[in-house]
Amino acid sequence: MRALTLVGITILATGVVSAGIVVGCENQHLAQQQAVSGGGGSGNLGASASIQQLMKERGLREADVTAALKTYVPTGKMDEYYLFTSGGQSGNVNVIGVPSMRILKVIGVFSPESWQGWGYGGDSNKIIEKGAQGPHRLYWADTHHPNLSEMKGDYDGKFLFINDKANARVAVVDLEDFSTKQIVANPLAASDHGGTFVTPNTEYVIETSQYPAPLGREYAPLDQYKDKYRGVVVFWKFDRTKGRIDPAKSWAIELPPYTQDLADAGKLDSDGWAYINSLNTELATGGTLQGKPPIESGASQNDMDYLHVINWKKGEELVNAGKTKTIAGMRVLPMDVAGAEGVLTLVGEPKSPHGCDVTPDGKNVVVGGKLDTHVTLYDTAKMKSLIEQKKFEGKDIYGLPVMGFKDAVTGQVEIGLGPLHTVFDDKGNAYTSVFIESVVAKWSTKDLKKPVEKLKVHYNIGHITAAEGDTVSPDGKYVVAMNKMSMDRFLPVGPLFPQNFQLVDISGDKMQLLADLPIGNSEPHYAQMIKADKLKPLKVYKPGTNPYTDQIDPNRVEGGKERIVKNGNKVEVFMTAIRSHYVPDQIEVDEGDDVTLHITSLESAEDQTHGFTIDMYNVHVSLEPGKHDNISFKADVPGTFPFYCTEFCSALHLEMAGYLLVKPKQH
Ligand code: CUK
Ligand code: CUA
Repeated sequence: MRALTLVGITILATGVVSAGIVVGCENQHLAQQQAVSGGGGSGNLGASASIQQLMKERGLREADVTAALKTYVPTGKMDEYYLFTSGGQSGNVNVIGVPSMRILKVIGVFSPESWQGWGYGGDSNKIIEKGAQGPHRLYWADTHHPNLSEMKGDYDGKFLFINDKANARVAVVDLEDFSTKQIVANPLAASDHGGTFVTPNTEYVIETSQYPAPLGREYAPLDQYKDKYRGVVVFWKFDRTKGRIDPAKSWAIELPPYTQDLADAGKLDSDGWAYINSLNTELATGGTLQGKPPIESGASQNDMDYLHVINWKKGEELVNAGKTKTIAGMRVLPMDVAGAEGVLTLVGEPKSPHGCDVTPDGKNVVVGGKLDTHVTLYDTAKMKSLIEQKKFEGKDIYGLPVMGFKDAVTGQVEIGLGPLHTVFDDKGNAYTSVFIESVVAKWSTKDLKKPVEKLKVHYNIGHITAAEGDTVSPDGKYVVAMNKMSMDRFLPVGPLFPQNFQLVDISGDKMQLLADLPIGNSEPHYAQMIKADKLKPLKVYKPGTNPYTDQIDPNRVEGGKERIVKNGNKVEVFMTAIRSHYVPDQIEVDEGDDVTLHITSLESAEDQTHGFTIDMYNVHVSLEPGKHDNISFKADVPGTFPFYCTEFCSALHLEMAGYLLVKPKQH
């Protein structure tokens, strides 16, 4: 009987998973019925016969069936991990459950996200507006590297940080309510890339510039590139109790104008250090219209670029001792001071490096090479002692000390064509994404031999992420290949293809590809995967909470205290929302009035969300239970404007509405 039950489960799960992927959910019931009748009816023979039949009908191999079983999470059961991925050009963050690869949420970060009312007239606008660069309000971002907060080098499930490469900004997301709390604009850099990366106790969130420019974006002609253009690394001080970055306590180190790329913070033995790779040590600036080589070829002349090795603890001491100059309001440790004091030291790295990943034990930094077939491992302890003993091979053109390549490395591993990023498991294995070859290469950090296995992925893998992979204690189990291209993988949707995430089981001796998830809203770069039970998200807000300030809002409205207060041309409406009405539901103002609606949701039950929008005024907020929001607008168009609840909250949801009347001025 037991065997029979097992077989029954197998059929059931296979049917359901395959139905979910291709056929759609009506067939799920059919598959279940078949499974039940197969298992219960004609016994073992009948059951396996119907599996075989199903596999044959759907063209499934045995590996497909086990993959389906490994990823299927029945309704009501939870995933084991959260995957937080950058939303690339969408400017937001995607949250995905692993192993089911179900999309759980899109978190509005830099870009307005209308479902959450993020950036549509409520207090969330104030957070987005803080991310302005110069006079320009920014409504999009190119997000690359999400990083979870850590304690003692382990994800603690409290916060998520993410950078905007296009506009050099960093955002803080609170994982209590999965909502963005802060955006800080880098005043020095004109773009960023090596970030966000946290130090092991989240003392700092690191953000490194990408394309060099004069610090503070001053004008300087390109023929002054060598003298005036610079890179920079910012150490954003994170205040854990406030849950915010403190810009006043943040500082930066001036870097040479080598195009700094990726970065990582040291851990355990290498705590206190940070590593940044770079490209274009040739200082190429292009000039294609004048017949000069484009940056891509100009930047690929030298055999070596420079890994930047940074002693940030020492840097912090020098900053506190006032060795800085202030640029665009931020304390900056000058490059020559940093070089002379052992805060900034260089070491060669092979051609067009990409990827910069510290091993879980903190003993090595792994750097890939887009135009090299190796990954190089740098020994963090050796580099530390070379710097302490000032044993250098020479200097770069800016006088910065350069360590000998051979003195600094542990070794190299011949990986294949275009190794990029590397992640780790719990058994001393590393998994490197190999872009040109479209494979995940598994190799051992213990013997540094050739990869023991290569798994085909589809296609052109960029980043790769592993379960708890950037911590001091990775889990193994899963990696996700984040592939740039997906031609022939999914139903066609026109010339703009989705990206393709592929979940890989790494728990056995051989890697097994489990599932594909097309990402149809962005090109994610990096992602991090955290054990689900580390997060303790809120279910409802404390009554009157404004999530954008994390305070009980001073304008919170209690039931029975609703009112409209008119003062000259200022109108304040103190409003409540509860199933299924607003109080008040009739608001009359005069044309030209400045109107503020203070709305509190009086709901306290889970998942009882209301929304609020007014015709034509481009206003939309989401009102989760207990939440308070403040909406301000000028009633500049006279007329009659219904407002209503945008979330199907109850049987009388359609009746949850009211009117804004804007009385025309007497002319
Ligand atoms: S980068 Cu996109 S694949 Cu921004 Cu981390 Cu390498
Ligand atoms: Cu409230 Cu619909």
